[in-house]
Amino acid sequence: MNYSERVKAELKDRYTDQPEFVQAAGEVLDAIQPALDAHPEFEKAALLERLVEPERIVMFRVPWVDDSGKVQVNRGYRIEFNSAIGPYKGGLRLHPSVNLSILKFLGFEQIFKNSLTGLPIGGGKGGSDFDPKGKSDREVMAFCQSFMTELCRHIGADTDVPAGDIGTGAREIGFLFGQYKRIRNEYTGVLTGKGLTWGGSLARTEATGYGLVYFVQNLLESKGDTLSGKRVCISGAGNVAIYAAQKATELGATVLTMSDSTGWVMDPDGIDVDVVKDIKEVRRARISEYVKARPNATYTDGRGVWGVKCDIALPCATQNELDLDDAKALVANGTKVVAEGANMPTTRPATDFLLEQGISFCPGKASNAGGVAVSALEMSQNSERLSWTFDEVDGKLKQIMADIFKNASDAAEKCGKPGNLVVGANVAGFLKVADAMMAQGIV
Ligand code: NDP
Ligand code: 2IT
Repeated sequence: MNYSERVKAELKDRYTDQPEFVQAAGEVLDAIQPALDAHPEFEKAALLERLVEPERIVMFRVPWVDDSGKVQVNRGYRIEFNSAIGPYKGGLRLHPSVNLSILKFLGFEQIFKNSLTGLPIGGGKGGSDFDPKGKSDREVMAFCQSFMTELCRHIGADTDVPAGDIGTGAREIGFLFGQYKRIRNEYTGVLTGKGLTWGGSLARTEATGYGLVYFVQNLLESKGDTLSGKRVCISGAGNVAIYAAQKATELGATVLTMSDSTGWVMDPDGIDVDVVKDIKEVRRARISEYVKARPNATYTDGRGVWGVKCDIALPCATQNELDLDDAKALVANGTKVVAEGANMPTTRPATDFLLEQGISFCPGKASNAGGVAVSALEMSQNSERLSWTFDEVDGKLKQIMADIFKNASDAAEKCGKPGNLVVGANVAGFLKVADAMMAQGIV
């Protein structure tokens, strides 16, 4: 058994109750063996054994009062996974499925993603099993204030900087920031994704979806191709999905599908992003409403997006939403590119199948890194107490995505796996963190 296989087996034994974490860590460990072969000193320093254990996990209760006067209790978490190259950085997920396994998988992924951005940010993630869906604004505020009352002891602009993720958008970041400022009496960049009048960065809202499409653009350009005229299937209808659809459409592609947890829509004329924005960002309603505004479109309950014929598939909803059967359907329909907007949306058997079939597969830690990259640019702007223009931030985002594509492609080539962006992204992200950890001693 080589080094990565041994650490993977130990993790599998130790964390039998954390399948998503074991899956995410297993994928990284499998991919980085070429880098480990080149650096025998890593094993002597137990680098991987340290890398797979979070530096710190904070778990706490979150009591709040609902609109009927009943006391509710949720579980809150912050995983401070790795600070070798910068303060912990990563989103807060608010979804009933949240547990330690899911947040550890997300925190672990974040280490390598943040490293790939080239910016000085470590890896972290947090959240709660609170479900914002169907709650009043007052209930969401009560939850956020209670959550931040504990979280504020553990975070800070130079320590740990949370942001949005599933269920955490501009409204939630506002309530969280207000409570942090009230308790700590300091106005700092402790959260990113803030509103534009109170320290937010232009283009942060758009950054993950735009960055995903810029990444695909770089990939297509490397093959002498463009997005113009391409058919694109997108899953999800949240922050990442909406701005991926907007940018893909702007660059001449036709976006055929979007979805939420209840169903999916197919619009043969191309998704009208303004209609989706009104449903999701303004009315917080279901995607089924889409067909009322677009009579040529169809709505179907349940899953089904990956059965629609397309050139490019962009899974932008949640983990493990694209399985082996979906991957087979995509390949049978002639799909050439699968680029992850969500974190680990593709199951491991589906990923392996797509790579075997020669599909250009873009792992989320590379292709969805635009969001956290612009978060780091928000931190820079907060530190210098200045705001950059939209074009300045968007220009930097474009360059960062181009650099990530190039670094991942070059690393894949160096490992003897040209075109394999899973190997390339993991190796490139890992080596920078490993170098910093080696320099900083046994900590
Ligand atoms: P949002 O909450 O804005 O949107 C999430 C979308 O995915 C919604 O359409 C939601 O449907 C759907 N969804 C969520 N959970 C499930 C589920 N269990 N089953 C089916 N559908 C589901 O989140 P984001 O767009 O911000 O995040 C989407 C993905 O992108 C996540 O994996 C996140 O970690 C990742 N990501 C986000 C970044 C960001 O900057 N926001 C950056 C990088 C990655 P419904 O409303 O019905 O629940
Ligand atoms: O998964 C992610 O990269 C995010 N949810 C964004 C994190 C951030 O700090 O902006």
